[in-house]
Amino acid sequence: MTRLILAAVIGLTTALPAAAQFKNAEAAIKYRQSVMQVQNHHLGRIFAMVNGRMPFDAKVAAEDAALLDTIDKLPFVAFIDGSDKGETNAKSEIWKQRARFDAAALKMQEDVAKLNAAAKTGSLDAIKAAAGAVGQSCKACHDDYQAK
Ligand code: ASC
Repeated sequence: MTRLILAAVIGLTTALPAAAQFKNAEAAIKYRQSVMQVQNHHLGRIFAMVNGRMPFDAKVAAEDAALLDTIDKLPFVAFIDGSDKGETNAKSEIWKQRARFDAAALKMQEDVAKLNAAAKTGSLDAIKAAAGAVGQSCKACHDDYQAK
């Protein structure tokens, strides 16, 4: 009997939608802002190396790119319904143009995957080109969907 209940509870929790992992809209907003901050840190370091503001270290760049290639999936589960209201710069267009927003997210993730591949080669020139593309895809989405 206990086992049956346990199985039912596990079944229920795994079937819950992604939104259920957030207590409320405020928690979802905080979560995505935290991920954005971490992404900014790691991409910022790659940009600093590419722009000569920091000495190039291929190992550090590869670690940053690999991290970005994982965490860039995280923010998007946190744009839950109702989280366009509150302490957020996310524009309501995100929820009105969800397919377009998702396509922009996918484009960024593809560009980050290319940056990760470039960083694995250790070539600063390859990293420079790939990081430029990532910067463009970040900016394009922020221009459309992030309030200034
Ligand atoms: C970052 C960051 C962005 C993008 C953008 C690229 O590190 O926080 O919003 O890169 O500046 O153009």
